[in-house]
Parts: sequence; C-alpha cells; structure tokens
Amino acid sequence: MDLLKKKFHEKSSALKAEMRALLKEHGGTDMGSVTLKNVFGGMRGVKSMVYETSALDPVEGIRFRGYSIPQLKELLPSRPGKKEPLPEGLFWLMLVGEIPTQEEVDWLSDEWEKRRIIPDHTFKVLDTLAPDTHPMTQLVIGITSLQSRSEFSKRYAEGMSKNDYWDPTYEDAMNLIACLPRLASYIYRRSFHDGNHIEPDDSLDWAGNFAHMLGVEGDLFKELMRLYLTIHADHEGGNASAHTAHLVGSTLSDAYLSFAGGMCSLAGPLHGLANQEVIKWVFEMIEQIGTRNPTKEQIAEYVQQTLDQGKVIPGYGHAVLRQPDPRFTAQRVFAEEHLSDSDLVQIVWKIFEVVPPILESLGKVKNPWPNVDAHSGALLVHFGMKEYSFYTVLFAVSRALGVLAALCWARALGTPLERPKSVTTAWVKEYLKSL
Ligand code: CMX
Repeated sequence: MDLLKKKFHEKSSALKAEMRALLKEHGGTDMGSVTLKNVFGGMRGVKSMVYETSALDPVEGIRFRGYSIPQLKELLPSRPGKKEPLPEGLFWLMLVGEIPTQEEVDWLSDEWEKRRIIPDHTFKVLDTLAPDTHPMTQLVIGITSLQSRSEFSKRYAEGMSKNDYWDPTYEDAMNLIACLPRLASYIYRRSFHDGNHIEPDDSLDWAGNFAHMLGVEGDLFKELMRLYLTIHADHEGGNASAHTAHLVGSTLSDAYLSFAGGMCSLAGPLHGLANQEVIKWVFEMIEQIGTRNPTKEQIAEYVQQTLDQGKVIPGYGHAVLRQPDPRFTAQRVFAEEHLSDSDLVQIVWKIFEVVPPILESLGKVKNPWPNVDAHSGALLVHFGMKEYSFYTVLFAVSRALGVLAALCWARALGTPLERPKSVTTAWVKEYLKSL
C-alpha cells in the first residue's frame, strides 16, 4: 500500500471512530432550524452534510484544511526555482490533512504520471463527436467512457465488504485525476487545433504537463496553471458541483460517475460556466463601446444595460461569500506581478471598481463583489487561449482534486445515501394554517 493511501486509511479510520462516538453521544443535538425561506430559497446556509476537505467562511473565503490561499502559497511545495504551489500538494493536504514535503509531492507527480492511462475507446468516443460539441459535454462523455475501468464497480460486483469501499475509491480517484489533463487537452486540441495533439512531457508536473499538452508554451503559463488548478479545487461541500458529486456518490456510484455528475453541474452559467460568460460579456462590451480602453462611465452604462435586459453580471455575486473572493484576489496578485500592462486585465480591474456599487444599489444582491470567475478569462486570453468555451474544463480539472478527495472521505466514513425531504406548496399552506 502506498504511503498516501496508508496515511489516509489511518486518519479516516480514526475519524470514523470519533464520528461514531459523537453521533452516539450527541446525535439528537439541534443544529439550527430551517425557515420557509430556506425551503424555497435553494437551502442557503442549511447544514446538511459533512465534508472534510475544505470549509468556506463568508468573509474570509475558502480554507483548505484550515489554510487560506495566501498561506498555501507559502507552505505548499512548488517546482524547484518556481513560486506557485503544486496542486499535487493541495490534494495531499485535502486527503490527509497534512502539508506534504517536496519528496511526497514529487512522489505524487510520478504516481499520477504512471496512472495516466487512457484507453483507446475514450479517444474513439470523443472523435465521433462533432468538434463544436461544447467542451464540457465532451469532458463528461470522456469521463463516463473511462468508467469501464472503475475498480470500485468491479469490486462491488465481486461482492466487496462495506469496510473496503474506501480502498477502490482511492484507486479510482487517483487514476481519474491522473487522466484528466490528458483528456482535457485532447478535447481542446480536437476542438480548436485541428486534432493536432501534443504528447505529454514526463519531466513535468501534473499542471505543468497540462499547460504543455494544451499547447501554450512558456514557464509563466505553467505557473498560472499551477496556481489556477490549486485555487479552483474545492469550495466546501455545498456548492453545486461538489454537492452533486457527493449526492451521486452517496448512491455508491463510482468515482467516474460521481465526478461526471458533478461536472454537469459545474457546466451551468450560475456556477462554473460563469468563467466563459465573463469574458464573452467583456468582449461584447468592447465591441459595443468600440474601445479596449473604456472609461468607468462607459462600463457603468454597459452594466446597467445588462441589468435592464434582466440578466446577471457574470463573475459577481456569491451564494455564501460576502467579500471579494480570495480566489479572485490570488489571480489579481498574479496579474499585478506578471501582466499588469494587459488591456484586458485593466478592464477587469476597472469593472471591479464599477460593478459593486451598482449591484449594491439594487438593494437585493447579497454579495456585490467579484467571485473566482471574474478574473480568469483575462489571464487566459493574455496567454493566447481565447477559446472561452473551454474555460470551464480548466475549472473541472481542478475541481476533481477536491470532490474526489471528498468522495474518498465519504466512502471511508460510510456516509449514507442522501435523501432530504421535499414538500409541496399545498403542504406548506396547510402547515402554515396549522400553526
Ligand atoms: N448580477 C445581477 N443580479 C444578481 C447578481 C449579479 N451578479 N447576483 C445576484 N443577483 C440577484 C439575484 O439574481 C437575485 O435576484 P432575484 O431576487 O430577482 O431573483 C438577487 O440578486 C438575490 O440573489 P443573492 O441572494 O445575492 O444570490 P444567490 O445566492 O441567489 O445567487 C449567484 C448566487 C452566484 C448565483 C448569483 O450571485 C449570480 O447569478 N451571479 C452571477 C453568475 C456567477 O458569477 N456565477 C459564478 C459563481 C461562482 C461559481 O460558482 O463559480
């Protein structure tokens, strides 16, 4: 058994024992009431699941196992001579709760390289799709086509004990994560570069190799990918993609199907697709105003026009956050350091000055600040990646780290089938009358 798997088994076994004791002693403790607004309002804030890998504070933002993004940038190992954290380190941290050493992270890079085996049928399935099929649709099809290799499904069919579920889930999670950069870059190159594919470079790390296979050369883009794939990885369990993966996983669907389900959820414009919507909206603004150097007044007018059309301002607002998203800030810091002279980056910064007061003035938007999706497009376009329908796939590759680490935990802790209660409006009216 490899060291990471062994550590995970030890830690999860200990927490499972603690969890059982907690439930035995405090199982009846009230965790807060549910209001009618919660029931009709998308369950905002209702505590309804356990999710170990990260936690979200409305003001501070995301913490992975207690560490903020600036702390992770300091503490997680990077590539020798480079600065940005390696996503391998974050996966290790989320899975076992410890900051890994350089040696451990290097081991994980090598391990994912060894496990990066994509069957021919996956490439064949993708090649049958119309090249203009949305990249997220292609990704979900690619992931589900890999499912034939699921260790969990194989062992379940053979009659595995409940106590062993965690073991093949770990194997599936590691194998799937290993394949994703290759799968995603295959989709990118077939959709936008005439199927002119680029072979992996095994001297590189997971994110660096992804950058290489996408065909965007240069050290700085590799650094951006390391940062990008780290900060998008997880956002506690209640966000739509993580929750969907958790829900699907709770039926004992394997890691491939659970992750594919989660990615269908990420593909919605209120969630991960917002990163493509932001840059599309910015391009349309540039075209309409007729300059790449719009004034704040011109931007404000365009924002108002979007609102008047009954649309949301993409990249702004959040269901939980009540401050600028630290993931936005991390990208801004990267841009300040490396590409502050990009006109598109300048526009993103101007939008940041213009949008919040306008959204605040509507009197209903709970969070007028930018979220993670407000900045990424401007960075990617700078490096030549203009095909914005691909952006959510980048998010998806990163999100695998969090939701698959969380699925390992769910299997190890034996979390049950999710089955919340729904009610009809007629039932609500009767209930209110009875009070
Ligand atoms: N532009 C315009 N109106 C907005 C808005 C925005 N960016 N954000 C919220 N609102 C509106 C809502 O549509 C809602 O209006 P109605 O009452 O008329 O339906 C009202 O403000 C209250 O919404 P809220 O409680 O502040 O926000 P929610 O928790 O309901 O929704 C979110 C959160 C992200 C869906 C919403 O802010 C939004 O649509 N943002 C734009 C899309 C986006 O950037 N999504 C990416 C989020 C990050 C991610 O998951 O990747």
